[in-house]
Order: sequence, then C-alpha cells, then structure tokens
Amino acid sequence: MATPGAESLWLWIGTLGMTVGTLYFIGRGRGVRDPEMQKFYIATIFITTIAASMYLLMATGFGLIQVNVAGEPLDIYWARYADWVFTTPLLLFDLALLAGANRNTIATLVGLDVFMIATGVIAALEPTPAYRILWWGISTGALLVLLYVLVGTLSEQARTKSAEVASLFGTLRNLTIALWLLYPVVWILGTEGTIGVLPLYWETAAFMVLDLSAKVGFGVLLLRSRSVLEAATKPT
Ligand code: RET
Repeated sequence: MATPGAESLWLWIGTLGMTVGTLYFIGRGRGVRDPEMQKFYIATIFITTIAASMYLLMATGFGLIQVNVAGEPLDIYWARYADWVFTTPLLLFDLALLAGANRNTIATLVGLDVFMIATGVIAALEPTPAYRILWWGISTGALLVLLYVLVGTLSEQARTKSAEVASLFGTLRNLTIALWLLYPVVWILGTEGTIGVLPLYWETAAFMVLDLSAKVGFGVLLLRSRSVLEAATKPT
C-alpha cells in the first residue's frame, strides 16, 4: 500500500460527488412501483454507490499499489478498475434497457466491456513498457467494437421505440461515446502510459471529471423524466 499525494483532493471530491449523486437518485426513485421501471433506478443507484466506495478507497490510500515498470516504481490506483468492471456494464445495461435490447445484444456489450476493463488491468500491471502499450491497444480495440455495437445494433433497436425514448437514447448514447473515448486518451497521456505528459495530479482530476459526468451526469439525464422511462418499458 502507498500513501496518496496531493491528488487525494480530487479523490475526495469524487467521493463526495458520487455520494450526492447516489442520494439524489434514491430520492428520485422513491414511489416508483413498476418493476420494469425500478430496473433503471436500481442499476443507476448501484453505479454511483460502487463509485463512491471505490473513490473512498482511493482517497484513503487502500486502493493504491506500486508496481515496477522498467525497474521504476509506479503508483497505480487499482480501485479504478474494480469500480469500472462493475459500473460500466451497469451503464450499458441502462442504455440497453432504454433501447429495449434483446439478451444477445446485452451479453455482447457486457462481454466486450468486461474484456476491455480486464485487458486494461493487464496494461496497468504489466512491467514491460512495450507490452503495456500492446495491452492498451487490445483494450482500446475492444472499446471501439463496443461503441460500434452501440451505434449499430443498439441504435437500431432504439428506433422501434417512441420518439421521446429514441431521443433520450440518442443523447445518452452520444454522451457515452464522447466520454468513454477519452478514458484511453487520459490513460496513455498519464502516468500509466509511457509518454507521461499528464502528471498523476492532473490525471486523477481528469478521471474524476470523466467519472462524475459518465455516472452522475448520465444518471441525471436518464432519470429526469418518469414518463419517458414509462414509455421505454411499454411494449411498442
Ligand atoms: C482503460 C485503459 C486501457 C484502454 C481503455 C480503457 C478504457 C476505459 C473506459 C472506462 C470507462 C469508465 C467509465 C466510468 C464511469 O464512470 C481501462 C482506461 C480503452 C472506457 C465510463
């Protein structure tokens, strides 16, 4: 275990933001009785609950380890990956639910997603710089295929839904594409990559802003209107 440095400021802000998001989503979900609609609230509340606890783990230093890369010690926040491996499938589940996706599409998306995070963990722990980049490339490849399924198959399924559902799906899908593509960029520019343009302090800030937008921002947009969620759960 290592001690977090000045970047812990951002980790505490992340913890607070995810906690506030969780409480807000719990508030929004009160009184929702329809089991199909409850799925949106359950998934979204779990997303920020998991993130809040993993941010706390990082802020308190437990979620941090040191690995040796080319003989030099490197600080790795492993708790990020523990967060992402559960929360990114849940975000995709929310999108799939909105689009009325079938089981095969959901399984494909979740499978690609878990593969992406797992190969990202290998990239983070690998001691040889060239192999770190190789695993980053494999993980980024999985992300691109995943986004392709999102734009193709899932968007096609969303088009069978009512106009307002299809429009909310479009907004959330575009937000997801824009934000998710930035993760591998921050990773490779940051301390995990070999270029090292972004110091740990700014890398942590960047991931915190991305995480809050991709989770709390996403959830606020998704749970904003009950009538849209109601329309999404009705067969068309
Ligand atoms: C890693 C490193 C290797 C390459 C790629 C990555 C992608 C990560 C993504 C994370 C998304 C996280 C979200 C969190 C929600 O708050 C693992 C950084 C492709 C896409 C949306």
